[in-house]
This record gives sequence, C-alpha cells and structure tokens, in this order.
Amino acid sequence: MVQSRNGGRGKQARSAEGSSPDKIQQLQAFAADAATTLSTNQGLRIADNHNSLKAGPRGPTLMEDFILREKLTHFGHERIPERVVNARGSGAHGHFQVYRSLSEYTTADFLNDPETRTPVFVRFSTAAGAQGSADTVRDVRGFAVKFYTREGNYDLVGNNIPVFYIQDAIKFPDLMHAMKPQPHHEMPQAATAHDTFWDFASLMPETTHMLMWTMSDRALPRSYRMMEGFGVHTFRLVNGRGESNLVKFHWKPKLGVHGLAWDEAQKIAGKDPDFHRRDLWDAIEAGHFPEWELGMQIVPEHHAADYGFDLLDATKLIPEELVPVQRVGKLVLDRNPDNFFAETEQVAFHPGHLVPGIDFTADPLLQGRLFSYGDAQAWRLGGANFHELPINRSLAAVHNFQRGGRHRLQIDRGPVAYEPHSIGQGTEFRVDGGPQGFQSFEEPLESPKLRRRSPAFDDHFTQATLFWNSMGAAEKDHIVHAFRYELSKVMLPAVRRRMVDNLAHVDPRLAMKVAAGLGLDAPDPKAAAGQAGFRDVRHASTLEESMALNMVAREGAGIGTRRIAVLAADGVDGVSLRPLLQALGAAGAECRIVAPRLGTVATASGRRLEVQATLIGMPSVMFDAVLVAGGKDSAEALAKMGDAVHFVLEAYRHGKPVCAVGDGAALLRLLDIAPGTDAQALAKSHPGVVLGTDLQPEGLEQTVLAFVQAVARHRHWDRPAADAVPA
Ligand code: HDD
Repeated sequence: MVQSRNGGRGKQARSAEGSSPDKIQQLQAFAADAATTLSTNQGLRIADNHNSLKAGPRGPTLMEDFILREKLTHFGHERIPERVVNARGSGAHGHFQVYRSLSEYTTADFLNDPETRTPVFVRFSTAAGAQGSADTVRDVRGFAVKFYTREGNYDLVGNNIPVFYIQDAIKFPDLMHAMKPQPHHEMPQAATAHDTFWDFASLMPETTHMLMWTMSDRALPRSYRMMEGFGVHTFRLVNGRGESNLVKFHWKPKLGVHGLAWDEAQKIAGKDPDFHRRDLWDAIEAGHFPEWELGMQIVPEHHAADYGFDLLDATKLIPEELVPVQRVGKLVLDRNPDNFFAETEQVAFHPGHLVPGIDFTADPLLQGRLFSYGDAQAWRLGGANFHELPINRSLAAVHNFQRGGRHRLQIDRGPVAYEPHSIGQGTEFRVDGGPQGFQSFEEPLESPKLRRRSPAFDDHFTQATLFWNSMGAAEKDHIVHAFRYELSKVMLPAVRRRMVDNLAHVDPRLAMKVAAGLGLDAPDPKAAAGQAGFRDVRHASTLEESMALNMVAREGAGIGTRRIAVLAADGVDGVSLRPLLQALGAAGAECRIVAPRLGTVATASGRRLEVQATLIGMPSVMFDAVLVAGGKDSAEALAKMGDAVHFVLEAYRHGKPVCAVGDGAALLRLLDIAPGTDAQALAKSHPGVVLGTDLQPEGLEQTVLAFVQAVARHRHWDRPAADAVPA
C-alpha cells in the first residue's frame, strides 16, 4: 500500500485513479516492492542493515547515523512497566455464545441473543511473579475475559479461586507488598513461602479461607484449560423491568479440573518455565480449542441474607449445594495472538468496564478495584488513551469529547469538544436515556459515613473449615504438606507459631499435623484469638461439606489432549505397540515416542519408528501418563538407563498412570510389584498401574481399556507407598 503523508491511502489512491495505466502500474510495482523492503519508521528505505555509518572502515561510528540511532532508541524503549500484579500471563482470542436468552435477568445484549457470537480476549496469569517468572508456581491464577459486545466492552476480571485474601481494597497494597519478593533483597520470586507473606497472613485472619485454597492443588493447575474461573465478587444482573438479582459468575472447563503434584510443579518450573503458556498455545495451534461454560449462581435480592454470611464479603463463596450453578453459555478459545506484546501485554482489563444489565454491588473489595484498574492502566500503558490500542478497542462506536493525552491515535476534527453545543456538524451525540444507555441500578443508600466493616464480615473460619471438610484424604495431605513447606521457609519462629495457632480455628487436626511437621507443640487456638484483628466469630453453617469444592472426586472428563510418553528403544515390539497407540489416539490422547536419542528406533521386526522426544529433553513431568512399550531388547536397554528408570519412578511418585506392556515391566522393578500379581491386587497396592501381559489382540484391548480409565482419573494420589519411591 502506498502511504500518503496524512497516514491514509486516500490521497495517493485518488491521484492514481486519474493517472494513465502505465503510471498506475508503476505505482503498484513501487508499492509491492516497498512492502518487502526494510525501512526506517519514517518510511525511508534502508540500504544496509549490518553496518553502522563510520569514519572509514575501521573508524568510529558517526553521530550522524540517524538510522542506527532510531533503531537503538526504539529498542531501548521496547519495555513498558510490567503489571504491578499479575505480570506473568498468556492470552488467546475466542468467542462466547449464550445458550438461551437471559432477558428474564438482564438486558445485556450479549446475554440475550443465542444467535450472537461475541468475540473475546482472555488473559490467564499468576498473581505474584514477575513477567519472566515460571508458570507453575503455587499461586492463584488470573482469569480475565474481555467481551467485545455490541454495547461496548465488558470485562470479567476473575481468578481460578472463588474467594479473595482480603475484604477491603484498602488492604490490597499491603497484601501484595507482603507477598511480592521482599524489598531489601528482592527474594523470593513468585512465591509466598517467605517471612513477610506469612507475617501478614497470620495477622490477618480474613486471609484464612483463601489460604486453604492456595495451599491446595487448586493453586497448581495442570493447565489453564483445566481450571475453573470465578468472578469472585457478588455482582448484579438488572432486567428490563429494572429488577435486580445478585449473581456469582463461574467458568466451568470442559476438560475437568486437574492439578499438578507440588514436587512436579517445582521441577517443571526449571524444565519448562513456560509450561502453561506452551500448553495453551499448542492446544490452540493443534485445533484442540479450550472451552468453558459460563455459570451463574443467581440469588434474588430478598434472599441475600439467607446464607449465614454476607454476600458482599469477597472471602466467602456460595456453596453450589445451596445455590446451584446454572450453565448459560460457552466460551471457546480458538486463536492465538499474532503478537504477544501488542495483544497479551497491552490488553487492559477493568472490572469497571460494564454493559447495561450488569452492575456492581457494594462489596468493598470490588469498589476499590473500580478505581485501581483504570489508574494502573493509564500508568502502565503510558496515558489515558489505552482504550485506542487495537486489543482494547470497543467494537461499539466511541463518541465523546475527551481530547488529547499521550499517544492519541484518533484525529478529532473541528472546533467542538464540549456538550451541549450548537455548532458542530455530525457531532451532536445524543445521550441515550433508553434501555441501551447505561443506567446504574438505583440501590437505596442512606447511612452515616464511617470507616468500618459490617459485623457480618467477621467470621473468617466457617468456610475455611467447610473447604477442609470437603477435601479427600489425599487433598488434605497435600494441604498439610503445603503449609509445612511454606512455613518451613519462614525464618521467624513467632510467625510460624502464630499461623499454626490460627489454623487450629479451621481444624485442630490440620493444625496439629502442620505443627508436627514444623517441630512445634500443640497449637493453641486461644493464643491466636488474642491477636489484634482476630474475632472468634462463627456463623452457623448449614453445610458440613461441599463436594463442588473437591477436585478429585469429580466425574472424569475423558482423556482428550492428555499427553502420554511412550518409552521405547531399539528392539521395541512394534506389533503390540501399534494397536495401543491407535486406541489411545482415538480416545483423544497425544502419544509421543520418547527414546534415549532422537531419530528413529528399530522395532523387533526390523521397521523404524520415529522418535518424537528424548528422555532428557522431555522428562516425565512434561507428561500426564507413561506407557512402557514391550520388546525384550528395548526393555533391557531402558532398564539399564538411570534416566529411563527415573522417568517411570517419577511419574509413579507424581500419581500418574503407568502402563507396562510385556517385557516393559522390567522398568517397574523398583516398584516392588510381585510377579504374577493379578489386576485386582495391583489396583490396591499400585493404583493406576496397568500391566499388559497378554499380547494377543483381545488382551491388548483389555490393557488399553484399563489404561484409558486410569488416565481419565488423571492422578492416583492414593498409592500407599508413593512417598517411599526414590524419585
Ligand atoms: Fe486485581 C490485575 C484479578 C483484587 C488491582 N487482577 C489483575 C488481573 C486479574 C486480577 C486477573 C490481571 C488482569 C490481566 O490479565 O491483565 N484482582 C483480581 C481479583 C481480585 C483482585 C479476582 C479480587 C476479587 N486487584 C484486586 C484489588 C486491587 C487490584 C483489590 C486494588 C485495589 N489488579 C489490580 C491492578 C492490576 C490487577 C493493580 C495490575 C495490572 C492491572 O490491574 O491491569 O490494578
């Protein structure tokens, strides 16, 4: 395209129209050539991009080299401030469609019309780490969705945990300062396992409920594609009659909710710090588009006080057993960004980006966010015009008289920059007082001005206990270990002690177990109750446990996109392997042949099998399950290799399904599986381990069936002796 000075193609294109055919051809040739020619930012063609301008071939570089200076200046300004929180993130494009009209609850256009596909951009993130930190750290994950609706942008800026650490936004800077690396030495990165975080947490009992979640496997998602999302706050839906219902938003992933083992997450952080980013990118590139259903828990205003806690308190959730989640629509992510910086980095979310029919409540955490995000974006993106960046632009036309500011892209014409006016032509923008114009819900307010919280916010433990009670044995075990790990990194004994005393208010056994791991005596709940800010309040809970909070007890969601390592070496039995690979592939799994080296391995019958990864390059932590192929020579060779044996043991230790076919069982030697153990006994002593001893077609069918079932369970945390495995 020929660029005219005023930035458009208009003038040149118009003058070309009046020119002779020869002239037009010349112009077109010039334009085509320009499109492939390196230029400066002013459009000047560059003749040499390898040498700066010097005084002689061995002389100093000349100040005059404006091409060099432009290039270096631009490079030096490439970085912008990273987000103060949630700096590490990954994004994708997609669309959202509602299943049926929700007009009974809301006027929001995108929730009313099941025919409408609303484009979205989603950014997932960790909260504490810097932009270059690892993906698999223990942390809450951000789950921010920008809906480009016909009525303007709507942002649902949530997390993968349904509650938050604090109740009032005025504590947010304190929370994040305590959580981020300590200011004197900037350590540790992307971790809460340090003094300042636990000092703060132990003095702020309102953090307890979220701590239970972040110490659980929810804080170690297997994939962004396999985690839930939550709007956290109670919002409001407003219908055409002006009636309001309270709502909690949920995202329910199609692939189920799955976590990593803590040891595995730490190892992945070293082996592939981009684990979640790569997983999302690869899935979309492969056409396995991640999906979530939008869920809503809708509570009529007059039932707001029915649940024994305050719906304005962001440290509380509404148990799904009390208010079921209605699944109302589907989100699909089907396109990777073209440019990380322009899209994932420059996208600007804001809980205050609303559309008519959705509104806020007076949740004091949400209220503070409404100020903070706009302010943070203006700082981070260099001014008040961040809405003009392509990724942030509204699809609905933007008309107003806001003017100027840094990096203004729009050229506003004419003398009128105010309303009302009588002189501008085509700028008589009217105010829309109708249903499409945003109207705040007319919530009656009359109260004294004060800095205080409602006493309804005082109970910090009932829901933390509910969470604990809802966990299975293995999940409880993981929580205990997480508290022990984190607190073992705390150097101040008084902080450890205080935290354990606090935990006694959640559950005495939890506190005892954590204390035992830290070498502390029995926790003392009374000591905790003596702390400033501690209120020993418990509202009556109508529920003992909530199975919706439990990750492990959920229905399996198949084995789609699960990654299975197939260990093989020269001499592998290709005949028994082929039907297994076919059946696993047909069930949706992604199998990769992992061998000591790249290239091919020779099968026992003399064929060649292509190797897709090496034992070192793609260690066990990169996979969801392991299949050790049969074949005497292959098995014997692998059994002599520490890396191969470690691969299997480590997968076993991390609860992953392991299948050994024929001679491949040699790699399970260290797992103490007695020869001839039948399947039933094996399921008890080594859950999730499948031995394929019968190599006839029917036997292989049985093997694959059992293995698929084991993979669908994701992890077998109930292995009695997993901790004894040296991996
Ligand atoms: Fe926040 C970023 C989610 C409380 C202030 N927050 C940010 C992001 C997510 C959340 C997902 C990253 C958005 C993106 O991908 O660009 N934040 C939450 C949730 C909260 C929450 C679910 C509680 C329910 N946040 C919260 C409070 C404040 C902030 C109380 C301040 C008063 N959050 C910010 C911020 C960030 C941010 C400083 C950093 C960069 C940005 O906004 O764009 O303004």
